[in-house]
Amino acid sequence: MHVTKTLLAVCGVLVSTAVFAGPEKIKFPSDYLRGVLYQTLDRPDNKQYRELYAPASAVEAVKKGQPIPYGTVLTLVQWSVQQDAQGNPLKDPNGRFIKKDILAHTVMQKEQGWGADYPSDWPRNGEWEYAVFTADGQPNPKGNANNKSCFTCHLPHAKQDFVISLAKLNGTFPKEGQTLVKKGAPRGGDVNIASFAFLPAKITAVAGKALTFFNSDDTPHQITVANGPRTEVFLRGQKASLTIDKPGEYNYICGLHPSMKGVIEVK
Ligand code: HEC
Ligand SMILES: [Cu+2]
Repeated sequence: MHVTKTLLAVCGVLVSTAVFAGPEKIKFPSDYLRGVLYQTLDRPDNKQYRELYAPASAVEAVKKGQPIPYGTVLTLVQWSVQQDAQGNPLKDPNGRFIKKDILAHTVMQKEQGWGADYPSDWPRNGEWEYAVFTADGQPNPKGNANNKSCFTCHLPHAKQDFVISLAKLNGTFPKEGQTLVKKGAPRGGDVNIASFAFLPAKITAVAGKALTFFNSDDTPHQITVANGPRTEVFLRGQKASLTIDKPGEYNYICGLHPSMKGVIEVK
């Protein structure tokens, strides 16, 4: 009797160690290049080029409106870009950044039951785990120690199974021609968002009157006012608006890309 109890206790410890939540659960997806490259993205805000890969099975499922299947691994490859002497990213004939070296692989994976053993105050993302790997596919301990930030930033996207680029994955992201967004054309908003910048960066608004933002970029954005309102995530060709009732100067950022900054002066 005594022996059995001890054995059970030992086994219990072993089992809980093996299933404990965390980035160690994700193995480097060394076959990600065999999947679908479903988005490439220039990031002027941090001078990166990004490639987003998904298995064909996941693309097929979301195109049919089905949930992202268990076993799906999404891989985001962060590249440095070629720059001129002033540090401005160089562009190819299509106006796109030119990738240089892989900086990191950030990966998210969904498996049945994953996430259940996080503590109750963890910003759990359904059954997803997150991990960071180096250029050559080794776990990045510093990135992984900070993996709570992955959960926190993806958490507001629960409606789309925490995948921020879902509209790209399922093919519903507005095409450039569909929204008639042309470079330099007048926009429908008070603030235009182009190349990850708010134009103008500082705007004056009237208290109690809506301010409109227009997204011209090939990626979603979201206005988040410090100690104030936050808009929905909106895609290219879409508008979002917010209203501030109290006069004052308000700083805001993009909730998806916090290095994007703007100011609203409410009079
Ligand atoms: C500041 C907010 C933020 C943080 C923190 C963050 N992400 Fe993301 N993530 C994004 C955005 C925005 C995208 C859409 C692509 C883009 O704009 O680069 C994205 C996309 C992804 C994708 C592609 C699938 C998708 O959801 O669109 C993966 C994989 C990913 N992130 C993994 C991670 C991992 C791993 C971490 C933690 C190390 C992390 N992310 C932390 C904002 C964030
Ligand atoms: Cu943004």
